Amino acid sequence: MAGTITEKILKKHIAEGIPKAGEEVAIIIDHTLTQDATGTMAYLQFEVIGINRIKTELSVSFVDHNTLQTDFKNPDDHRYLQTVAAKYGLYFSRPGNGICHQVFLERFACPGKTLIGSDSHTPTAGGIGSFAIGAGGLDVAVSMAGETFKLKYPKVVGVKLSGKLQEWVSAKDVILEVLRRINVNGGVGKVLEYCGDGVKNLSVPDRATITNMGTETGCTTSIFPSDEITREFLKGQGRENQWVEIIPDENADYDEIIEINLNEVEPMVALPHSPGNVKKVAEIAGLKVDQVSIGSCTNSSLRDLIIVAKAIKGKTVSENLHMTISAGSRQVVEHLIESGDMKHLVNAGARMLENTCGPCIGMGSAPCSKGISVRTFNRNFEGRSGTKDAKTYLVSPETAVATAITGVLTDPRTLGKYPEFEMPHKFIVNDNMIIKPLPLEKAKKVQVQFGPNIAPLPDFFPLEDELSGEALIKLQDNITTDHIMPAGAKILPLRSNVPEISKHIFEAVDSNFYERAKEKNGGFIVAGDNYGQGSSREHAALAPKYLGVKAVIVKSFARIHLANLINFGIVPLTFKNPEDYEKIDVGDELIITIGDLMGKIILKNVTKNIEIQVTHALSESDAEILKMGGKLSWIKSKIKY
Ligand code: MIC
Ligand code: SF4
Repeated sequence: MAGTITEKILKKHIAEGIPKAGEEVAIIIDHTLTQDATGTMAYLQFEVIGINRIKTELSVSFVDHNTLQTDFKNPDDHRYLQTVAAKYGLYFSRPGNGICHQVFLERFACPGKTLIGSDSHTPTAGGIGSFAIGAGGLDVAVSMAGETFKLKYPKVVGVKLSGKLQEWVSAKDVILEVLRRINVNGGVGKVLEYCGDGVKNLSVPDRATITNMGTETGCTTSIFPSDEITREFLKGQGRENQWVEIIPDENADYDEIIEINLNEVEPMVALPHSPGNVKKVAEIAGLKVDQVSIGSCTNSSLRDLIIVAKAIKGKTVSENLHMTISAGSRQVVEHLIESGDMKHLVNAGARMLENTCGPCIGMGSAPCSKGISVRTFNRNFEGRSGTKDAKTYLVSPETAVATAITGVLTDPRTLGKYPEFEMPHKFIVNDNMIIKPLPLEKAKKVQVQFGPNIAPLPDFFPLEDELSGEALIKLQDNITTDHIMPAGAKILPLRSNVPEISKHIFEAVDSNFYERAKEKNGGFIVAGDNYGQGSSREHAALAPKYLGVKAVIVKSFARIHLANLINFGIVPLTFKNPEDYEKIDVGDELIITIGDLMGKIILKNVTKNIEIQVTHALSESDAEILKMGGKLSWIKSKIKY
């Protein structure tokens, strides 16, 4: 059978299981990454596992999310992360060095390696040919302890690219086109593998924009071949020795094919409040805009900011709006300074922010009330910007800069002559903000430093055979983890404090949930399709667990959230007949007999006196983990110290 890239990489990493779509396989993890908002929890869990050094080839801890330091909490967490990295043998990318995915791509990612990261956009490294998967922090902790990572062997979709992008059209428009076609759940259970002649016309950062935002399709990951273009990129980063060629066999056997002719792609935009709500910019051009934000792990590479700088050179940001720019890394900033492009951005009146996630996660720069924000980011969920009634539109850097100049949503092709620019062949490499792992003897002496906001992990107990309680909440389709556990400047600093962060659960959709869950001593969550899409934050499972939620009953789950529920001992059930969703109302008393989870599961709606058929897709090891009360108890019972 002719091999895809996915097959080739997984074949070398499978430790257990059969490589057949839908079957569970355990893969060896070479690299891991964490960021600060999920990292604190991941390392608290790693410390509970109790080994004295990471067992992966390479693990990197980044600080890029919680950088607004309005009090002691975030800086205390940064100090905790730095001391943990020193103690356990990790690289530490200091605050100010850049966004985890951009820096990882520049300085660490290698073709052919497996990577898991406690951030849903970890597939950014797929742009260089790494098999990179987003996961919950506990899964990353377990991988650092040397355990394999389990996943359902994916179907492989060949996204066949032909032709070349037109001027003013870029990689973001390609991924928006993919989202227009397959929407926010079209990638579930699949890898989007890019192939075809058009691939050679995309640079590594272009490819990384596409694999980054592939996450929004719900896919397991996205990946590009590792070819001569990859080699050139690695050479430019002084890492040519890490290049290996990974290309699909001719006539590789894809489960599905999506064909995209790059010549025909137009500037695209995702409308509020879903990255899958895509139209052509030309269809809604003229919309009055209050804010333009350029950056995020999707569009903050040197190429993206050079095009913005060249397009805005000599002009001023429209009076209608304000414009923020966050570069992806210090390397990008150093180049912008050296080439003089930084001057054009500053001259034009752009507000230059830190090289962090910033506005993407509501860490400052929220739009005004009912504001229209045009962003080069990857998510436009309701309230995510920090302003509940703001509306976010997702676009390419070209469309964003055109909009910043005119003050209304603008098709960049109307700007006229496309700026000329050349990318450097050698990047400015300066790793002085990356602290290297300490040798074991020195590491042993490091004292991990905790701030007062870091709370110990709650205890998790084995599951009983029968679960009972009330349906506490009933939700629609496509509920995101931002709905379940909001982010933003006020709540993010509580990521290392489960009791405190739990007070904010479902805040945006049901302001009484916390009190109700407390009063009822836990219960059940009921929802529609694609429950838990978006961020990998395990707090969206940890907080419900802490409040006594025993099971979540939905029409279907998003991948990472499903894994997080299992990891924290919440039973993830699906309706056998989706229409039975109508048979449970908030306040109904439910009894669910789960037994050992491998037999028939009976859900009794006591209030309505009916039985509802529910099922799950749990493997035997998932069931074992759940019955033990979660993955932490399971790993502790398994590891040989
Ligand atoms: C996001 O983009 O939503 C985040 C913030 O990067 C999350 C991680 C988190 O919630 O900390 C993600 O994408 O996984
Ligand atoms: Fe940061 Fe936004 Fe990327 Fe998440 S999507 S890692 S918040 S830049």
